[in-house]
Amino acid sequence: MENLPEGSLAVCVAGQMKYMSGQIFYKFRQSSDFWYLTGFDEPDAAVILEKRSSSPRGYYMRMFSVGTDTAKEKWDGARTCQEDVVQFFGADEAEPISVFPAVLRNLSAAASRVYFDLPKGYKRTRAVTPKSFLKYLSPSGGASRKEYDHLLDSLGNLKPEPLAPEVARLRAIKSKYEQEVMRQAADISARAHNKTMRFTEPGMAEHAVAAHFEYLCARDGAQRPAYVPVVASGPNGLIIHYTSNNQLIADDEMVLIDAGCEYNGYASDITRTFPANGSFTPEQATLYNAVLTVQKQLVSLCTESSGMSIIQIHWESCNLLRKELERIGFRFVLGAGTLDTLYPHLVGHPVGIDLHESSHADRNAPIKKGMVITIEPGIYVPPLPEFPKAFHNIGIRIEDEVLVGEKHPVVLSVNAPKEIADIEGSCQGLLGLTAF
Ligand SMILES: [Mn+2]
Repeated sequence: MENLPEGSLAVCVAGQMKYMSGQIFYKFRQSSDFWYLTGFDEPDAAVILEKRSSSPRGYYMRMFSVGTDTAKEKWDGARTCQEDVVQFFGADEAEPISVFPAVLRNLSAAASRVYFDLPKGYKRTRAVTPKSFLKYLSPSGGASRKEYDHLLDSLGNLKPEPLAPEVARLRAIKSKYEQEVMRQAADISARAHNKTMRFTEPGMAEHAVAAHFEYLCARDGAQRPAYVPVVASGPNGLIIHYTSNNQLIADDEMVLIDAGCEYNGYASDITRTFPANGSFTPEQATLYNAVLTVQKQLVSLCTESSGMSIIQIHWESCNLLRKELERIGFRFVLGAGTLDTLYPHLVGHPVGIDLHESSHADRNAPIKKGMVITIEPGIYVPPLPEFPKAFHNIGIRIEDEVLVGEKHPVVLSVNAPKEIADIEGSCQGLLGLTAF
């Protein structure tokens, strides 16, 4: 609110229930910006922040929610009463969601600006359309356009300005409390990676391995996976977003697992690649070490004092990978194998409440202390004659979450093994590691 002009309103609405089919709903997940601004985990809620320098905090915070309703609670469970919204969520005032449009109308009449995000691709429509049908055509997949039309009507002559870029600037730098939660999320996922290495055996189905990972995270308190896990054995590892997870794992293959949980509103994002039978072949070890060497060098660049942007770190990842690959027998002569074929994605992205907190982030801006970014170089060798045959059909990615420091990076996913000896140790159950 300090950054917004006097007389500004910031308006943010909660996420909505989403439906799988008919009345069968998905588990509710709060919308990311609303979660960041309020920490309130119920649907059908809204917040209005009013810049008012006469208020003790410099702004006035009104929250709107369903509140308690004995009949409704019998079906949906307890809801936070308005007094508790004030006591626990820091609102100056809490009111029922039913008065939200009227309050917004009153405040808008006196406001100079309003910051509010409409669903992507939203256009005001006054046509009377069947609500249920429109719902499925709406790009947001949830709110019908009519509801947002009502909201826009409440703003009177004020044209909403986007709130998301303002919030994104704040979300980019993680507070000490956020860093703690992100470390907890990463710890749960790292532990699950470690134990899943022990669990995996040749002959198992990829989906069984995925289920085991998700089970471990859920058991440790994670509310949901942060994304659909990738459990890719052998050549499937060459497919970046392989999520079918429906093949059997063969004895001599590598298994690439890109998976992470969401814990208390924060995502984690870790990739590990390990041998299905617990021991690297010499070829697998050679390629793995090439990627690992680069990955560790890149992690060391994740400091504010390096002055580097994500894009610059990416170019560095290309240089380092090319050098490492040439050392182990790849040739990058003009027109033959290009690095783009072997490494088709970016080195990393910011992570936080959203898995990819990149939509408003400038990837060309220098990274700053308190940011959390992933470092995830990978090499995926298709069976083409220009690449050494020994490495054909091997896909390796090593991904850590790194908290950018002033002079030192902190690897949040440090508990997921990545050295060859540690991975083999986990796979083989050394030091008493169990699969459960
Ligand atoms: Mn990632």
